[in-house]
Amino acid sequence: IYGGTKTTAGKHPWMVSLQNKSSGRARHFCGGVLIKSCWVLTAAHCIEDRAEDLQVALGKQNLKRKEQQEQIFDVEKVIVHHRYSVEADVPYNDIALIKLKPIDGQCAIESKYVKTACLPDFEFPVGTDCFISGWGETETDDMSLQLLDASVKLISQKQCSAPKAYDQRLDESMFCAGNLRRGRTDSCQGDSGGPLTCIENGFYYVYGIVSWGDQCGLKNKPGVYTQVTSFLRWIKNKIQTE
Ligand code: 4AZ
Repeated sequence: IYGGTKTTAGKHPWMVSLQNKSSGRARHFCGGVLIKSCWVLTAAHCIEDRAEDLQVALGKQNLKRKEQQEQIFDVEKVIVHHRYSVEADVPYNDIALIKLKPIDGQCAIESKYVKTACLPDFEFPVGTDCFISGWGETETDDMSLQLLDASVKLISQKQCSAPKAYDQRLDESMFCAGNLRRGRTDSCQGDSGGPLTCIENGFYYVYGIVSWGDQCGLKNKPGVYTQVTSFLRWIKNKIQTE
């Protein structure tokens, strides 16, 4: 996260760390978001073919510590969207579901530090202030050990498709958020797959998934997010049939 600040424990209890455990000890490589006790939403480009050595960490704040509140799961199944594709470096339909492997018949146990985020069945207006969070690259480090968050504004498709922004490379499966004039707060490498959440009536909705962008924190190059509302039926259908 660029322009972020350290979060307080339990502020984003749906925040997930996807970790590679083949390298001996766990290595964070992407974010995710808990939407049901056994289900995590993430970006397809995070997990193209790494289901085996994948582990999912819930309730994390500091990646280097073994924390009281953490819950770690293996993965039962990965479902990548059937229309996920990368064309000219742009990921389309960049969404995937991860089914956690239950421990003693249980997946995530709800606590102050582990909760699900809501799925939105409505649109938030352009200009809404939303949150991004993650352990990804910052202005000074290639990773943050502490979970960071930042606020970004939803940007219209028209503005973000302008020649000086992403010049027609966006489709309806994505939207932009950030600050066109100043750059500054943005998601970056390692934040991918994590949530962009917006608040309505005190509930946090996962409105976007960190997907791509032209570098990080650049003027006129805001972060691009998977539009979760475009995939509601796909998500509900996949969860139901499993
Ligand atoms: C990446 O490489 C990446 N500034 C993620 C988000 C953004 C750029 C790059 C958005 O995973």
